[in-house]
Amino acid sequence: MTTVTISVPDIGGADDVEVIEICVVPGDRVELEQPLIVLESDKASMEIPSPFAGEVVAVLVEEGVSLSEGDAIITMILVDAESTSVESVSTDEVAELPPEVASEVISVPEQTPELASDSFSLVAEEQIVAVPDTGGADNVEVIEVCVAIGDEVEEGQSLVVVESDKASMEIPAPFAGTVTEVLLKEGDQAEEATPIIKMMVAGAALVPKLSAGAESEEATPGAIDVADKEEAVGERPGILPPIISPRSPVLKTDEKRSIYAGPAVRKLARELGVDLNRVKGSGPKSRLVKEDVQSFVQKVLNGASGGRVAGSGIPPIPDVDFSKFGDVDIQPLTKMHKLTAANLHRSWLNMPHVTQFDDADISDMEDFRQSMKADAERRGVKLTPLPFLLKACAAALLDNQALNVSLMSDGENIVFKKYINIGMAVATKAGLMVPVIKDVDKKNLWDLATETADLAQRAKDRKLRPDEMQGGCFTVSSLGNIGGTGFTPIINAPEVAILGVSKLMVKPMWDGESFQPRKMLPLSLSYDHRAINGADAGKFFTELGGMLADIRKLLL
Ligand code: CAO
Repeated sequence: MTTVTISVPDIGGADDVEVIEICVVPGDRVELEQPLIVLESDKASMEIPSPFAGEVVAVLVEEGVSLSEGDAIITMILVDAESTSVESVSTDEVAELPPEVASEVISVPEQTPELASDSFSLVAEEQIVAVPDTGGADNVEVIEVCVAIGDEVEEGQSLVVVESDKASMEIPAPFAGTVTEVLLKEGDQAEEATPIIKMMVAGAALVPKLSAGAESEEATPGAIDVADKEEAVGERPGILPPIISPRSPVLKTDEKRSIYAGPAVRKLARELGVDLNRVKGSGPKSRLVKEDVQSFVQKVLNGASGGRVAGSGIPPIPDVDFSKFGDVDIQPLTKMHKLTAANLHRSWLNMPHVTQFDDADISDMEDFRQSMKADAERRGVKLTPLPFLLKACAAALLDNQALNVSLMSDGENIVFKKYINIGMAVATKAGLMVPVIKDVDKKNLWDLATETADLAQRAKDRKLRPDEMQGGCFTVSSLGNIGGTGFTPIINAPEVAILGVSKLMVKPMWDGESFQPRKMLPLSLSYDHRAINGADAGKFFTELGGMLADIRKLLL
């Protein structure tokens, strides 16, 4: 009889991960790979599968406790390899194990490679590759499936291309293997941890060799003897299923949980007090998605009121049959268009916007910019007014910390940022995108010209990564190349201010003695009046105009 204590395996470095479900009770007979408990970090929920077949003697944890790698979970008796019978012992018996039996108790993650090589084999195993962290995007749409059943894929090869409200991104294979099933198709909605494909991965799982007599290869076809694969074990210390990384969640096959939901859905359910057992899943394989939880809540509320939920109380704009008045063509909104609309609306409803206007005299700046055109050509960059604007905004933000803030949603705190990252609105065919230029204050005009051109082009080609659209402190929205004398830009929450730039105009300006033709750049600054008071905004705006009027000040 061998009694083992199963501990939490390597869970991608996550500490204090909460137990949200216990899947077994003492006396349960469990199969190899059968889920024992479910843990949930802030990034993913993960099942801890049994590395052995056997009988559960004691469950050493309870729901709600936090665990880290190496913490004991379950005590179990291994199935006798010869007879496949199980000898039962009580929890008390385990506690009172005599020394000679106690020496048989092993903590799985603490095995050395040597012990593993004697006792375990690496086997090929089918695994599900799931959507990784998508940079906070809740729902992404599959716009391309790059693999088919039977394909041999390399680690890093694209599996699918998904599109969020901000970008399209390729999801690479986290390891090499053979595709056995494709679980998503074009047009499907996905979120973090949604399964993409199943693939057979060589050497993915470590299983115990059943007995000296029984060859592991016979017991588990495709097994690779660990003794011959010390390197593989060395590369993946503590190798035990599940293989989950926060950036590439991998779910095991043979899902046996009654609740099939990702961490974001579970979190939402907890926040709303919804029992997920009562919610029907509409995702692939009845997976629960956020919309299921939301519509469950809506139905409950409707049940109480007997009608449509009024929501925010804003009266909806009624639908009109436009075809009564002439020919029409109804087109579906793109996903990006819908999400951009929702974000802008949310920002506009939540933030009391104030917009202030001014013209900056950029005559000297323009003279300088024109004088640098040949130099710019030699460097292969285009020097537009935008890099100057970014540089001036960075300098004004450094001087006016009151604008480099975000309000926390608790309404209690304000975050002062010690870095200057500035987003720039880019109009693309798919919709508005805002790539972020990091550390603008530390970059020179040539760097900024190169980076803005690159980001704008990749935004238009839909090649931006999610991290390239995050972390902004402030946004510049330039319609200067398009036209208009001024506009009221909507703040890109959770930022608190945005600069609108309109088309440069030559205007007659009074110099005290006569009117002079000056190149005037119309600027508009929208700010969140909850976070910024008018005096601070005015000071920032005046300084900004002053720097653009005399760019030598940017050197100070
Ligand atoms: N006034 C007059 N001309 C201007 C100008 C201004 N304010 N700003 C730029 N220009 C000129 C440039 O100098 C360039 O001319 P030259 O080649 O003669 O120098 C020309 O307009 C084209 O510039 P550009 O658009 O290629 O480059 P940019 O750096 O000015 O702007 C980008 C880049 C990405 C911001 C811009 O292409 C863009 O997408 N703007 C739209 C942003 C938007 O949609 N905002 C609204 C958001 S809210 O709905």
